[in-house]
Amino acid sequence: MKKIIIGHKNPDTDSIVSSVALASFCEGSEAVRAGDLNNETKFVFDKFGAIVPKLLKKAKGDENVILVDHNEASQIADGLKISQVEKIIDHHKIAMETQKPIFLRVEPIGSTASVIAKIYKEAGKKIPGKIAKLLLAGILSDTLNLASPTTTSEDKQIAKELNKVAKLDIKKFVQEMFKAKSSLKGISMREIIGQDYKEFEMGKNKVGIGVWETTDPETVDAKKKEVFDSLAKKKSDAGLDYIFFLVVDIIRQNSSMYIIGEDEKALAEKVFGGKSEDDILTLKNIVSRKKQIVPPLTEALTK
Ligand SMILES: [Mn+2]
Repeated sequence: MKKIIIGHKNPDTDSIVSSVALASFCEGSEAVRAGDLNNETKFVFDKFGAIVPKLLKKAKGDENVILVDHNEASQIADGLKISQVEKIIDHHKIAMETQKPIFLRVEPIGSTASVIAKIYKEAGKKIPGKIAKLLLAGILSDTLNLASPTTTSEDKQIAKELNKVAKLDIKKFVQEMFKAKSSLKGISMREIIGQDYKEFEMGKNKVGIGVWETTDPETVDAKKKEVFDSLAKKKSDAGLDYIFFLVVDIIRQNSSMYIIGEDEKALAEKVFGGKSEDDILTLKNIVSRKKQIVPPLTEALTK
């Protein structure tokens, strides 16, 4: 039977590099992806001349599946069933119920790429140069250059060790990568909310949260009317109880939360404090959906 390794829908750099690196570790497995690459991930694969995993177009339903960088049912590629999952390697909160025992490795660490690097190390297996570069990019992307509150001292140590093999000029590389991350090439304001979009079950509520990490938040702010329109459409199309969109300013380490309705406004102001202005709530020192946005919203909506 075929063994596939796959990251979440609307894949980001961490989820794609983790699938590739783990496939290189696990003989007889193939990395595939659940969606199109974003501009940052394209840049990374171009830069290192790495082969992009194939898009999983039609799952047969009999593959053995390893999930990387996600474990939430709503984030699994279409066509795959939870019963096919034999292993999960991740760094998000556990949100999945399985029908049978599976292998599970989840760590509170900055990236799934960090966990994969640990797997290589524990096995005493040498990391190939290209894989080291990809993993390092995954860590630097997910941790916003080791500055996000999700970053641990272990991530920093792993990044240092990986760079002994990867030999990147980190400062220069991060600059280029963040430029690619912020690039709106080929992305309309209608599509921007879906670039890094995830749905969550919070109590009885279905909540959609999109994130756009950028060095240039003004470019989005200038077109906020279109962003609000597309949020309203997404909310009704997906049958959501709440929808939020965060523009994360990577340089200043703040976020602007876009708020479309009275329900969202009341919830966001209660949970994060402050008053929204022109339907945008400024969140100081908040940059991480998984660590700073999802937990307090879940708590408020589960009570
Ligand atoms: Mn990740």
